Amino acid sequence: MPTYAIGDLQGCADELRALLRAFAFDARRDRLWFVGDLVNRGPKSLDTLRLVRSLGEAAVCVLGNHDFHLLCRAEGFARKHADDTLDEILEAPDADALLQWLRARPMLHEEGGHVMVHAGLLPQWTTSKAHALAQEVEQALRAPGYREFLAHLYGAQPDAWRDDLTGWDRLRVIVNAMARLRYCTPQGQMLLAVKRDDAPPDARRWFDLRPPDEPPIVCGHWSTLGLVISEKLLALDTGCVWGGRLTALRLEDRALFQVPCAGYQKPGD
Ligand SMILES: [Mn+2]
Repeated sequence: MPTYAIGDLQGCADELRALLRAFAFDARRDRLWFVGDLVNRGPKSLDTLRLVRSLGEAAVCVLGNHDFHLLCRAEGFARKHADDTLDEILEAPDADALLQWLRARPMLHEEGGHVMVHAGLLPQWTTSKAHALAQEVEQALRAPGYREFLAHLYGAQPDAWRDDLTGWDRLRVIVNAMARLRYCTPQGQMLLAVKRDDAPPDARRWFDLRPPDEPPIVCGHWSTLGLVISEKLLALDTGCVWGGRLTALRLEDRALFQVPCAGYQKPGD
C-alpha cells in the first residue's frame, strides 16, 4: 500500500488538492501521513481540517504545535496571535466535531519501519519509549478531564526529561518535545526559544542526538531546515505557507512530489 508522507499544511488546502493530483491520489489504494500543523497562518484552515478528516482511514495525522494552539484557543486557554487564522474554524457549525476529531489524533505514529512525529524526540528516548510516552498524552487528550490538561499545557518548564516526572509536568515535556523541539543540548535540555543563528555552543539539532539503530523519523515543523531525505531523517516542512512548496514523499521508494505555494505569510519560523 503506497504511503505518502506530507509536510506541514497550515491551512493550505488548495496546495494539498494540487499535491494529491500530482501523485494521482486514490483513497482505495494509497495512504497519507500528515506530519501535523494542519491549520493556522494559511488561508483555508477550515477547508484543510474538513478535507483531512474526510479522508477517514486513508489518512494518519500526528498533532503539531499549531493544532494544540487551536485546541487551546477553542477552550479559552490560549490568546489569539496576530497571525492566527483560526476564527473560521471556531465559528464553523461543525467546529465541535472537527475539534473532537483533532483531539483524538495521535502524537506519534509507527508503522512499516517508519516513525512519524511533528517536531522531534529527545535523545534519551528510544522509539518504543517515545511510543509509550506519546500514548500517555493521547490518553489525557481523550479523557473526560482533557480541558484541565489543555489548561496546564503551555510553558517551557521543565525543559528536560526525567523518568520520575509526574502529572502535567510530565505530559508538558512530552508535548514540547514531540510538537515543538528543534534544538537541545547533548544532555537533552530543550532549547525551545533558540532560533537559527542564536544557538548556544552546546545546542544540537535534536536528530543529531538520536540513539543508533532506531528507525527513520518522518517529521515537519522546521521550515528553515528545509527538505531532508536521509537514512534516518525525513524532514518534510518545505515552508508551504511561507511561499515555499508543499512536499509529499512516498515512503516505500522515497519518490518525491512537490507543488509550489502562493506564499501567504512572510518568511519566518
Ligand atoms: Mn510546527
